[in-house]
Amino acid sequence: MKYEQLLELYNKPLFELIEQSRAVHAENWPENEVQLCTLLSIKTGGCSEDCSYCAQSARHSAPVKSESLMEKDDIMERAQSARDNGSTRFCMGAAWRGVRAGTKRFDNVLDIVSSVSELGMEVCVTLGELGAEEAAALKEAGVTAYNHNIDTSPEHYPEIVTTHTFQDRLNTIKHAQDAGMSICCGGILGLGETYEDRLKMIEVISEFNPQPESVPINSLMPMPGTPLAESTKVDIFDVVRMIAITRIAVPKAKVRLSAGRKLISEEGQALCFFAGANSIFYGDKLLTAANPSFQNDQVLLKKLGMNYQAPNPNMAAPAKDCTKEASPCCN
Ligand code: SAM
Ligand code: DTB
Ligand code: SF4
Repeated sequence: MKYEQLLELYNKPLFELIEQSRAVHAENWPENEVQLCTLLSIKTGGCSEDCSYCAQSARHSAPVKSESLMEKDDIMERAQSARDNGSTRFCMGAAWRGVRAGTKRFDNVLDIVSSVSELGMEVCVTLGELGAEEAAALKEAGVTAYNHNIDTSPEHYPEIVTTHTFQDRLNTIKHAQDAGMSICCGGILGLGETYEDRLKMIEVISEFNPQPESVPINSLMPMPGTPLAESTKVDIFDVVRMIAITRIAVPKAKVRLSAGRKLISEEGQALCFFAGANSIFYGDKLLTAANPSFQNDQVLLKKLGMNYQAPNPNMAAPAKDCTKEASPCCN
């Protein structure tokens, strides 16, 4: 969806916007379900990159210890308990700039993915930059979806990250798509961006061909020791508005209400679900930041009468729309 159309949506009164997003949601997701996803940081801290929101960058002074890749047995235990707790997607994150084929650590990751993929959940990984070879190997090992966020608009990106470029992110997304993985691509609200930046971010995401299978909308968790530690909280109505716009712009995607739920009231979260969010990270820790507890989420979803989505580990990646040109920025 182009910027002008997104701007038109943005300028609507909130309830009118939500009426429209509800209609799109009901047409594409009639089941009143929410997907539960569990995140695990399999390699924490010590990252070479300077993403100014991130507690895992070695360039900031966040109190996060740098650890090596977790042992496979420990990861399997966490994956099994995520499945036992009702999660249908297991998402493993690593604080790396990227991975390279032929390295020991990449071989270890492939081995981990292939074992986790036998548990019957969707397997998502977020490992940073990928080339074509790495993407093909991950797909072959059993990855369902690759998470790689663009985080903000192309214009605002250099204010937030200087050690890699927006184009680097697009190249990785293209490699993952070409390898046949689904794409999970979203961003963060609260990085000092304008509403124009937010709409430009959604423009890029919605113009991917194929569109992403999931779009995480994170609200900044201000992490001590990072350059954005003192940022002000994102207004809940801005979050709701962006969820509604994302639902309309990427109708078939799971719109994941991601980081920041710990800072949002139950009423605020309910409004996000009403506006079109249908997936959450479930469990009291994200990668390093806090998240609501299992118990609180179970109570909230019960109060809202929402059902849990079934796993779909063999889901095919969204098909390319051949009537539409690929996004110019990803060719
Ligand atoms: N290193 C890989 C990368 O950058 O793609 C994977 C891990 S990285 C932590 C995954 C995503 O988490 C980031 O792209 C960003 O969108 C999100 N994230 C990281 N720190 C955050 C924070 N403090 N608040 C909200 N979202 C955050
Ligand atoms: C995404 O968009 N959000 C998740 C997941 N993809 C990997 C990560 C949120 C991280 C929040 C900050 C932290 O836990 O350190
Ligand atoms: Fe590293 Fe990813 Fe954090 Fe950036 S967001 S510092 S690449 S772990």
